[in-house]
Parts: sequence; structure tokens; C-alpha cells
Amino acid sequence: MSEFEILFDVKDGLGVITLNRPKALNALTHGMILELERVIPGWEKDPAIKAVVLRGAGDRAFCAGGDVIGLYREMTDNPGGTLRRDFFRDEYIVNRRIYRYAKPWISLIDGIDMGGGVGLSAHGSHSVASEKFLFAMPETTIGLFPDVGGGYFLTRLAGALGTYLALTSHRLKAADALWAGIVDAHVPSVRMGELLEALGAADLSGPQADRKVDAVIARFATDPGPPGLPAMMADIDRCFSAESVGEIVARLRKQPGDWAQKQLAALLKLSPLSMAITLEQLKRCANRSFEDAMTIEYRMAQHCMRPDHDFFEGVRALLVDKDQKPRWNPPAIEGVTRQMVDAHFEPVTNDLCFD
Ligand code: QUE
Repeated sequence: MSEFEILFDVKDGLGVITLNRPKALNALTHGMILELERVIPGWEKDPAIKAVVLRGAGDRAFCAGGDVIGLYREMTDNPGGTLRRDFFRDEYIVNRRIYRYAKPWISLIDGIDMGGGVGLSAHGSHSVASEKFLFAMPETTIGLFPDVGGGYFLTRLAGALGTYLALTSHRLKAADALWAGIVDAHVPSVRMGELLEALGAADLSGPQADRKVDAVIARFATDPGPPGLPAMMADIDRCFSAESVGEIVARLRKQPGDWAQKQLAALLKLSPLSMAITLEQLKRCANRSFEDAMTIEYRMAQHCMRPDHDFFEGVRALLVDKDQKPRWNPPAIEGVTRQMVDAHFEPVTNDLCFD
């Protein structure tokens, strides 16, 4: 493979993008984001390109998220730097461009798809997952919140599923993601290459392009097996529809059975502040436009970039020092005040606004 972090190729009328940091599970750097925004607007207008296909290099990941280790390094080496400001702005601009893209945007997800990767796949017109697919919005694990349009797409899932996925960082395999509507089809890993060739060979012209892509994908789609989520939805809705994180915890405590105790144990490891701001994010983003959700998330992200925020402690503990023992501040949900939460939603200088 090439030394470039992201590859762009035009073949058989397809614009093919390959995220190319396989050793880092194709985690998105600021450079990759800037390259996307440099190339994809032109492809949208180019009559020689009928659709865009996005994939990850290597055999493990589509994209594990944003390059949060890069953000951490800047914070420790160059606290006055601009990466924290520009990374999220430029990433969210790309997320929004994909959401509004005028041509089919097809993600071939043959492995891990988490956080920032979901921001590149979930807002496009088509996402295809293999048996290696593993989804999560895992940001509460590192003191962040489910951004990249999480406030938009998670609030549009059934019942309290989005709140559940957002708060617990719970992982889904292909069968559950297909059931939830997070992906559109399951195609075996070994057939992804043939699917790409078939898309190249297909006539995708005209106003029915999305339907024509559906038809090509359908030729390769197989049953991923039964989903596990349907049997959990009553519990998820009962416990995760509460108004506050404290009330969610209280409902889990009262609920008999293994499932509730497992969720409780999972929640108690995560950043209490992250969980509180995430629940508020979902309330504020429900029934709002994609653009409004991104403006809200940009303000939140800027607040999370303060040096004393849980975000840096989370990245340190999970990804840099790997001691797996983040010291959250405050350490428990009872310590999170209304004021701490509301501060994340205040306008910032250089707000992200779309017109
Ligand atoms: C939560 C996250 C991320 C994460 C782990 C979490 C995330 C992310 C990575 C990641 C993984 C492997 C890499 C890398 C980054 O891990 O966003 O550079 O090689 O990018 O618990 O949100």
C-alpha cells in the first residue's frame, strides 16, 4: 500500500476513496479530513463520476474514529495550537457535505466502524456491512460525546435505542445494525470486491441513481442471522427513556435480571460528565436539522477541548498510557451540576454555522 493516509482513485465512473492508515485502524487525521474536503466537492459536480465509494485499507477496520491521540499530543506539546479548533470544524463540514451529497455515497464497511468512521458512513446514501463489521459510538469511554452527527442520527433510531448506544458505547454487529437501520445491507467480506466491480459496471445515471445502487447491492446481500436487539428493546426503552442519567441509573438498579446489572456496571465506568452532556445533546438535537445538530456539537467539542476536561484524561487512560483507569472529574453522576452541562452549549467564538 502507498504511504499516503488517504487514496483517491477514479475508475469505471466511480470515485473510490480508501482510508489508508491500517495500523491505526484508519483513524481520521486532520490531513485526511482536509483531503476529503479538497476532493469530494469536485466529484459531486464532475459528470464523469456517477457515485462515490468509501472503504478502509487493511483487513481489520473501516475507520476506528477520529485521531484523538493527535489531539492529545497537541494539547500536551503545543497547548496554544489550532488543531483542536480546526479538526472538529473541518470534520463536521465533511459530515455535512456527505449528508447533503448529490450523488450516491456508498460505504463498504468491512470491519470496525466507530465514532468518526460512523460520521463518514452513516450520513451517506448507502452503507454495506460485512460479517467483520463492528459499530459503536464509543465516545463516553474517553470523556467525549457521540459527535459527527450522532445527535442527528441517534435520535432518529427506534425508541430509546439511540440514547442507549450513545450513553453505554454499546457495540453492534451487522445483524443488529441492519435491524436498527444503521446499515442498509449485509454483504460477505469476500464479495466486497465483486460488489465494487458491479457498481463500476452498472448504469447509475439519472434521477433514480440511489435505486439503481440498491439493486446492485441486493445482488450480493445475504442474511446476517438473527438480531439480538429486538429482545432487548423493551428493557432499553423502559430504562433509557428517563429524563436524566441519575434516573436511568435508578431504573437500572430497580430492574431485575442480568441485563440491567450489566448495563449498570458498564455505565459506572464511563465519564459521568460525558453521559450528562450526551443526554442533553440528544434532547437538543432531536427534531433539529442536520446543520443545527452540527452547530450544537461544535460548541460541545470546543468545550471538551479545555485542558482540564475529562476528554484528555480519557484519551490518556484508554489510548496513551493505557492504564484503563481514568480519573473522571466529577467522579460520579451526582457531582455533575446543571451549570457544568449547560456550559457545553454556550456559543463559541468562530461558531460553526451553515447557510
Ligand atoms: C473511544 C473513541 C475512540 C477510540 C477508543 C474509544 C476513537 C478513536 C480510537 C482509536 C483507535 C485506534 C487507533 C487510533 C484511535 O479509539 O475515536 O488512532 O489506532 O479514534 O474508547 O472515541
